[in-house]
Amino acid sequence: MTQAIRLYGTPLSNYYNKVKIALLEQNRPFEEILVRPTDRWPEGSPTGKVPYLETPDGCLVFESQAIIEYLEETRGQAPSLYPVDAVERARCRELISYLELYLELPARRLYGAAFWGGTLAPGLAEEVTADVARGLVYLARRADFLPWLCGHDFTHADAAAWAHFATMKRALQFVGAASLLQDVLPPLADYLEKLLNRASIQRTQADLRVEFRQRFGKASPA
Ligand SMILES: N[C@@H](CCC(=O)N[C@@H](CS)C(=O)NCC(=O)O)C(=O)O
Repeated sequence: MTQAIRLYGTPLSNYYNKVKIALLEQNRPFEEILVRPTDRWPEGSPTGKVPYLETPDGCLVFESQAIIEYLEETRGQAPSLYPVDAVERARCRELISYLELYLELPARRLYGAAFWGGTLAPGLAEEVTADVARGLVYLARRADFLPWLCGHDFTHADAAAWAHFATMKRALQFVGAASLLQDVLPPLADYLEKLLNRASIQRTQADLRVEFRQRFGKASPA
């Protein structure tokens, strides 16, 4: 008998949560294996980062977007989280790139100080908020909030958006820029509220809060 898909990582990781939301939305059975990033190879991933996924045959897939593509290719009767139209599918992937390259990666420079007790280098908050503001403009040019980022149906772009914005919001709060997201992109406030109505996101947020409390002994701010 083949085993269930195994997802390795931690509910504190936004990239892990992007994949977990996709698995939940597709209603795929999966097992979660709690591992923290490690630079011991081959114990973890080639980059030391999470998430990674073990297929039912015991093969490993690394990098969240590669995992998403694997899930799509092996979905069988499960629903696709990409639009039907090829150009829209391309736009969906494009939006994920904007979220990750121009929003999450710049914001990540704050995470050491915001989440792990590091020091905030002088000028870093200003640099990051300027970069994130620019990234929001790129996203605004191509997302349509109808009500989802890429049309009328929930897609992988929305799974990535919740995972990344939830983490970014906490980091921006830490540097006193809590309102940046909705100041630059006003539809974001309602959109993020709407995302919270989905069972996949409610479960992912609840698991994040449980892990946060276990790890840090206090309630998560998001
Ligand atoms: N490009 C990677 C990014 C994954 C990533 O940055 N994971 C973070 C957790 S959210 C991590 O493992 N960080 C530990 C490290 O950088 O050593 C992906 O899409 O999977």
